[in-house]
Amino acid sequence: TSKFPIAVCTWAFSKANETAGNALNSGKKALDAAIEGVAIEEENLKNTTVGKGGAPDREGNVTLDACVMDSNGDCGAVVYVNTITNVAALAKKVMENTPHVMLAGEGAEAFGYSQGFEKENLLTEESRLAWEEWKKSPEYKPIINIENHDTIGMLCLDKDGDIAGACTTSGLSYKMKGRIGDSPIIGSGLFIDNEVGGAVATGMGEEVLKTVGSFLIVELMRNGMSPQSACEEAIRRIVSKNDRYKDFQIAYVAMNKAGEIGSYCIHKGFTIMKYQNGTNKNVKVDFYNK
Ligand code: SD4
Repeated sequence: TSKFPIAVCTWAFSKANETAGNALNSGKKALDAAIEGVAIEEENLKNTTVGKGGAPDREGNVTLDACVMDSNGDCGAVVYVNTITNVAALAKKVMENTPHVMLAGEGAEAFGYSQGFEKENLLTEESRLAWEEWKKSPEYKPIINIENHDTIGMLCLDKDGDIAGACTTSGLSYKMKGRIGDSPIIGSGLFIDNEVGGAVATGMGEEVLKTVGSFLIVELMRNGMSPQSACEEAIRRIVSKNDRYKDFQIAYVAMNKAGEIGSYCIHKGFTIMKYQNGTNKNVKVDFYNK
C-alpha cells in the first residue's frame, strides 16, 4: 500500500476527515478534498465552533473566519462573514477569482453572492438560547476543550504527493464584536509549503497569532525537525513566556511531504483524526501540562 493519500484534522471530526480521505482516494486534489471535508462541520448545526450554528459574539452575531492554502503557495481567506456557511470554499474563490488574498465582512459576503453562495442566517435557535443564557452572567473565560469539538483545521496529501489545507471557525464563543483570531490568518492558523509540509492550529487564537505558529512549524520542518518536534517547539514558545497557558488550550497538527504526522497541545483532551490507506482513526495527542 502506498503512503498517500492522507487526510488529517483537528479534533474528533470523524466524518469530515473521512469525507476528505475518500475524496483523495477518488483522485481529487488536496485542496478540493480539504474543503469538502471541512464543509461537513461548517454545515453541522450541532457544532457550535464552526460554520452555521456557531456560537455568536457578545452581541449575538455569528461571524465566521476561514483560510485555505494550496500546493502552489496560493492562498485565500475571509473574515467576519455573517451570512455564508461554507467559508473555506469562499476563501478558495477569493484565491482563484480575485487579485486579493483576504476579504472581510460585507465585502466578502457580496463577493460570495456573486459566486453563487446563498445568504443564510447562521444563528440557530440553540446557539441563540445558549447566548441568552450566557448573558445572564457574561463572564469572558475561554473554555479549554469545548466538548472536544472546535475549529477544524485539515491537511491533505493527495495521490500526487501534493499538500494543501483549510482552516475554518466561528472563533471564540462570545468574543468581542469585530474580533478575529488566528484561523483565517495565513501563517498562524494554517501554513503550507509544498516543498516541506503543512501545519494547522486550534485553540486560543491570540497566542497562535503572537507566535505565528503554523509558519513557525513549517520553517522548523524545513530545517530538519520532524513534524512532532516542530509542534512541540511551537507549543514551547507559548508556554515558556508566562503561566497564562494554564487557562487556555492550543493544539497544533503538522504533516511533512513524506506523510509523517505530528501533533502536540498544552492540555490533555485534544485528539486528531488520521485517514490513511482507507482507514480513518482517532489518535490521542500528547500534551505539555502534565
Ligand atoms: C480562534 N483558533 O478564533 C480559533 C478558535 C478555536 O478553539 O480554535 N477555538 O481563536
